[in-house]
Amino acid sequence: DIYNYLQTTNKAYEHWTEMIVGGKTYEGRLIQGLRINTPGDDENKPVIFIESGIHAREWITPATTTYFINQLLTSLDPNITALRDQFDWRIFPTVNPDGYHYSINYDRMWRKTRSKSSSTCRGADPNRNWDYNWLKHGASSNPCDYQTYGGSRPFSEVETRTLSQYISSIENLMAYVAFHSDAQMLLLPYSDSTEHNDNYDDLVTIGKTSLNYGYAVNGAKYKGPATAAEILYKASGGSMDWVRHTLGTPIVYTYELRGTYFYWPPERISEQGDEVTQMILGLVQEARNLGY
Ligand code: 0X9
Ligand code: ZN
Repeated sequence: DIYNYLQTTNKAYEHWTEMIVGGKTYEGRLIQGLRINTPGDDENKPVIFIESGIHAREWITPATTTYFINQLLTSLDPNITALRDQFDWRIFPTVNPDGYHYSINYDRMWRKTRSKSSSTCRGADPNRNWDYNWLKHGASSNPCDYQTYGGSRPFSEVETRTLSQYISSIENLMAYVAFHSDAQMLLLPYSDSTEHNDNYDDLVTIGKTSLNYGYAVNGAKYKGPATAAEILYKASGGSMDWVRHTLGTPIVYTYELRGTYFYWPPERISEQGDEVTQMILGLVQEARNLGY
């Protein structure tokens, strides 16, 4: 359904959009996304990358991301049309489609990929498998761990390996945003250390504005912005830390969206979606203010 939506949308807006492939999966699916890059004077716009659905059971994240795509393409609000036109968007609603399919059809709480991790167990946590400080904190080396098995080696999972290659190939990557649920927090790098990176103060300022914009929609309070190590737990091998450390991307965040045990009522997807749309708007406006 998600990929059908992307393809239908791409056909309807093909003067603005392009189907993109961020990588492939263990079961042979493609990691499909949509690029939104409206024609204009600026040939070389800064890129904003949106990663969502890396954890299979966090269903609100692909729902929110597809909602956000729809907002970017259909909203007549001048703030949103400007948001659309100023950037080259690379948006991936579900970067772990094997896991998502398994969670939908067989095991609601499935989180990992679906690779064969031992003779009896399946999957690695795709947010513990990236090649930076791999397995250092908050990850399991047991292939049967249901939650946080880091994989047999960094980038053992074809999803993280191929996606990392795609991300590396992007020139002019200004911001990388990952969506998770449901801790209701805004996290910034690094996830496995309480040390503050060199533009920490800017990331806090930008993050606060982002949360204020979101708060104005429904009055939902998110914790943060802060490092995961400070307000959640230490965890190494996540995409956010790898992007920040390896590529030096200036603006990197993980949004933990809302929900309870990964449940969020379908009739409230638009509420979460409007909140996130405003959060991204706030992020971009404050980043621009600060000269990014
Ligand atoms: O543990 C995670 O990967 C994320 N929390 S979740 O409950 N959605 O699983 C937090 C991600 C923070 N960033 C990294 N640990 N890299
Ligand atoms: Zn998650």
